[in-house]
Amino acid sequence: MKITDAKIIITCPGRNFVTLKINTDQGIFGLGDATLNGMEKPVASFLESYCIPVLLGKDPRNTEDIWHYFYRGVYWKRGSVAMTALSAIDMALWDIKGKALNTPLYNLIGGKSREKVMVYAHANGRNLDDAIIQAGSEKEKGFRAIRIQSGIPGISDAYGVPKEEGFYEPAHKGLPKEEYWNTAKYLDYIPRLFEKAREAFGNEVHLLHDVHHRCTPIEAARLAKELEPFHLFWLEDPVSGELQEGLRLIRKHSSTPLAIGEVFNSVYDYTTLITEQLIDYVRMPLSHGGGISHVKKVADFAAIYHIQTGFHGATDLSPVNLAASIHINLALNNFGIQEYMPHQDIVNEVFKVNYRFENGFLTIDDTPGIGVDIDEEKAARYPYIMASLPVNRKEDGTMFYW
Ligand code: KDG
Ligand code: MG
Repeated sequence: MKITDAKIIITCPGRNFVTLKINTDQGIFGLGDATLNGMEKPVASFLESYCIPVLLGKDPRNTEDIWHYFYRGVYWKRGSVAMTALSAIDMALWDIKGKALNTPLYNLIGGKSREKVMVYAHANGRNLDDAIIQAGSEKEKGFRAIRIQSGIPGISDAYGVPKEEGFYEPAHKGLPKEEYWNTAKYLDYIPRLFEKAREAFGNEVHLLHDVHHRCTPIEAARLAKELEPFHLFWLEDPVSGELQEGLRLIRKHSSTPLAIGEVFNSVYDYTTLITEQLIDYVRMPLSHGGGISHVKKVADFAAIYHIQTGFHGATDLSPVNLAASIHINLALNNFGIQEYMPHQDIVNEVFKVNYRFENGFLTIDDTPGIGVDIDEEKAARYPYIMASLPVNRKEDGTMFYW
């Protein structure tokens, strides 16, 4: 079997998605998600100008060798743009492998360890009371786990919390918007939010919260400690993960479970975190973390240290990534939870999906490969619109972390 050609499909049904389509001499094609929010064009350009010409003529079944070609083989390795491109290649090759062998992806990576995948919803409130209302409405939809975020009095833009009702979309049209942040106000507010949430919902639902890397290790330790009585399922990205050792400080002070990794792109971002058991959940997604070949290895490595998975699954990752994530979640023994924000209906006009939400869980059918298709004619009706994630400053203007 040989790769004969490949192309990039960029579409914007409400938001931008980049899809890699790899064709073979046997009429089988594979799809991979190459979307990197706000940096869609650099990934597409890297795929077009370097990766696709290199792929032509290769046997698509050699997923392991092709992965290492683009990781070990290249001189300039890693980074979000290159790893998103490699993720899309790997995903598309596994899609081809499944189709060629006439079996769904989960059968190629261990078969089913479960029939359905527990997911968590998003509740974003303008303030504490609104956040509780939003969480209640997610609970009504059947979700058993809910991530709660809230606007903070005195902070004009709380990242990811829309000012109006509507879809979660942290990217804004055009160049990056500058947002301002005050950690002291945030740290005072959040424990009250979760106190209220437990009053409202008892222990019936799992509660999660995302710090979006906004704390120093000692601030995060205080937050994790103050949240202990409310038994969170996890506290996500409490600090920037660049300094893995920073997590030791949080761990020393609190038993609140920790999840990290949505901006990671290699196992080498995780080695200290995993081997020292400094976290409880790995979040690096298939579409940014090297695809199925690499994320499966990270998950297996984590399993040895009693660490589970909770893969990133915001709406800026395409339905191809979500479907592939469901496959790996079905297969892994150490699956924990999957993030799930439903895509807008218009997205599901372009992508034909094979998964279904019911009662707090996602299931997927047994279509060979990943099982998602793209309608290229419909995709072409929604041309790319530039959008960027915001940058973050402290109130005095100092540039601050993601
Ligand atoms: O593009 C950025 C989003 O994917 C991110 O804001 C979502 O933090 C996020 C999450 O946990 O889903
Ligand atoms: Mg996050």
